[in-house]
Amino acid sequence: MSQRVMNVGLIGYKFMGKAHSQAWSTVGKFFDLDLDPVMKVVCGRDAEAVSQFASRWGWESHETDWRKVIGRGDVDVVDISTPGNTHCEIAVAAAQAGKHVYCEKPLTFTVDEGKQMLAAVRQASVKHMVNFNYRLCPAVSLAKQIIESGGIGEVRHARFTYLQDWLVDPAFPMNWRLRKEVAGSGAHGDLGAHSIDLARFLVGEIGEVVGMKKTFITERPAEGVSSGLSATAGEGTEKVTVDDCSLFLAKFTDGAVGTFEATRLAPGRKNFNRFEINGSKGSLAWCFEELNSLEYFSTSDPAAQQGFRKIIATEGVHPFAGNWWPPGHMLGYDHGFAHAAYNLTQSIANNRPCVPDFHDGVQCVAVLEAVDRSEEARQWTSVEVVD
Ligand code: SOE
Repeated sequence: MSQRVMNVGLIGYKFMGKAHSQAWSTVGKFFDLDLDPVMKVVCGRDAEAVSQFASRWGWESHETDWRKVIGRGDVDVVDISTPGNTHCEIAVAAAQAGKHVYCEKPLTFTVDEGKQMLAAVRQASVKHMVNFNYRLCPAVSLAKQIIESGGIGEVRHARFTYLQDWLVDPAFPMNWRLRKEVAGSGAHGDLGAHSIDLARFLVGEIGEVVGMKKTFITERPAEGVSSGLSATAGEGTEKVTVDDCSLFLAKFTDGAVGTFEATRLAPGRKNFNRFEINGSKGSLAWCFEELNSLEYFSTSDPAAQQGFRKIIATEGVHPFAGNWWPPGHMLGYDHGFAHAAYNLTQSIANNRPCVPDFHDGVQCVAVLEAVDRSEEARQWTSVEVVD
């Protein structure tokens, strides 16, 4: 283990803060790292709660003002795990203070804000990474390898669905994910951003889109206390200001066509983040609800044996998998976050670009924004190409 350390300052300690804390505390135990991540400081607005969080999760100290984290000389990386409305301000300030910046998705709400973030990290020459954890599931990384090696030929169809059901009950109270000013959008940015990232990762750039969004449940019980994806009701009701679902068609710049559907109102679908990609020589399908396996059909198989094969991507030959448990001992949601922590640490240690970086984050926002514009214009709309 290297003696060089990388001090992390985490902003936010709820659902994503826990996922990131878990990753920072585990990554160095399973992966050989060229820098040792140190859980230096965690920040949250409630002093009592963040202090308890710090001792429970192993953070050395805590702060209640993110500016203090950024001002600290003993912080190398600022890890932003707060709701989207805070990302731009924190990321720009962190970069200007010379910190490397790691940020949750969606990177921000508008391409303009995203460009400000990108300009700040480029100007400061700091490393920058956006967290798209699903591309780091071993089975998804394997899909990428298969596509790149020509295993399904030329991609023609790309089908992405991201379905959840935690908002299906109209009695489910308001929380920040249902407020436009805090979350930016609903299923569109929360779930659609993941699908768009997977599409860009696996298939390529999206050139044009046409789509729509809809809110079925326009008013909900007011918020009492909420945490993660649960909430209790307070007094009265509140207007929902984001979409429940978004749907769009896409033309990829290399000729493939795609469909995208995101909703948090699909009863029975818990975290049904699925894709199916059909090429000229085969198909690939994956769903997070069975995240360890990848379905692969190849027209090169002998005719009598053709059919979808299910690859359990937990062997040493599979991306990331060999660092964890013996073959067949399944990985879960948290492992993707550890893989992101590994990638970020190694990029900083070896002065290599991070993947996915803020440019990927902004290009994803450009697709989300183009869908919004297409809905307003009721027509096919070009996706802005971000420099
Ligand atoms: C809630 O819909 C949520 O936690 C998203 O915010 C995450 O990005 C997604 O990975 C799981 O669902």
